[in-house]
Amino acid sequence: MIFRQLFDQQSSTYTYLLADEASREAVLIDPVYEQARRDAALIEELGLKLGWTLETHVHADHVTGAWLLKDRLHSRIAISAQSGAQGADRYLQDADVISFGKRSLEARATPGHTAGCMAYVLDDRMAAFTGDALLIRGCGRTDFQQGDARTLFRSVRERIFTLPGSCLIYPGHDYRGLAATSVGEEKLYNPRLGESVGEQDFVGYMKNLGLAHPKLMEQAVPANLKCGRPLQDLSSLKSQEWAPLTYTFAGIWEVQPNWLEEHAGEVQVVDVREPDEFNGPLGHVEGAKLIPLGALSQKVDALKKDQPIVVICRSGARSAQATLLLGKAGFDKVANLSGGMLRWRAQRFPVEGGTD
Ligand SMILES: N[C@@H](CCC(=O)N[C@@H](CS)C(=O)NCC(=O)O)C(=O)O
Ligand SMILES: [Fe+2]
Repeated sequence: MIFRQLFDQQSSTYTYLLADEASREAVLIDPVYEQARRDAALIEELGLKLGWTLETHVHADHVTGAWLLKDRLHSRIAISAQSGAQGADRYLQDADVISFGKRSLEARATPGHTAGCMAYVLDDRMAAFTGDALLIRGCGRTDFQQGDARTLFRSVRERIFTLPGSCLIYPGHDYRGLAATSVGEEKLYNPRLGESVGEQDFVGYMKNLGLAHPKLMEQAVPANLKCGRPLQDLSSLKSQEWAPLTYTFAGIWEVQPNWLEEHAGEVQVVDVREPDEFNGPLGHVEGAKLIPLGALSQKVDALKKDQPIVVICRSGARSAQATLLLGKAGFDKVANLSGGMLRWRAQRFPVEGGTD
């Protein structure tokens, strides 16, 4: 099976990609709105087909990326029927099964953090994705969204701790940088829900957490009740439409050599290699402006903000860094030439200077 744990730093949220190796069918648990482009890039780079996005619950601290991914990748949205969310393609009940190729997840209702929480248990019971019902040495709060400490206590004890001790637990968040735990480990060491803690102790503990409400709660909950469908027209978010660009998992906008060959006159071509390389055996693209990477920050004034920029280097690595640097300097139409001069030459596009 293909498995990736992805992290959103802003909300400390984990997103999980699972895919069946042979059929390439995938599911994504708890995508984050701001990371939808990243997630789509990874799914495309791995050659996967996203069948479902699954929500563990209606989140209070970030907006789901489910709708954006449906728009981009034609995936379908699944969330618990108890969640009260509108606009999903499937409303899950306890014990429902979500298949991806030969693999599957079982939905387990684990209410308590919210009324509609679902955990997803892998077919071989080697892993469970518990959302905010069970966190590493902790658990989700129970003070809003129909949260209830007694209900959460029973969900964890009866629906999660009944899994094999070796079953890995992948939580919805971690605020300390920890990645995963196991059923056995949490039974022993969870200070709130471990086997030595009674229900009454847990209720008292949860009553006195004293946490401020999540900063984004007012926006996040209504948006998640619509599965993350944005209010505004998406075209305002698509600033990079001047060329058929691809967005890589590394966070870089890229353009292919054949596009540049046809449109070189319409863009600013910036070559960030050193002068001896620019004038060396690989040659350079006609009309390219030479600004070595080390000098780029001081020389951005030589570039126009309203005309797109394509950045080039030998292999595409230094120029990728240059696109990020230009982005920070306020240029919003910037792309990397995929594969740099090496691919440009391998595909036999014309060069100025250089040797054969
Ligand atoms: N400071 C965070 C708080 C996030 C928060 O309250 N997270 C919920 C999950 S949606 C929780 O249960 N946290 C448990 C904890 O912080 O112990 C924010 O503003 O977003
Ligand atoms: Fe939550």
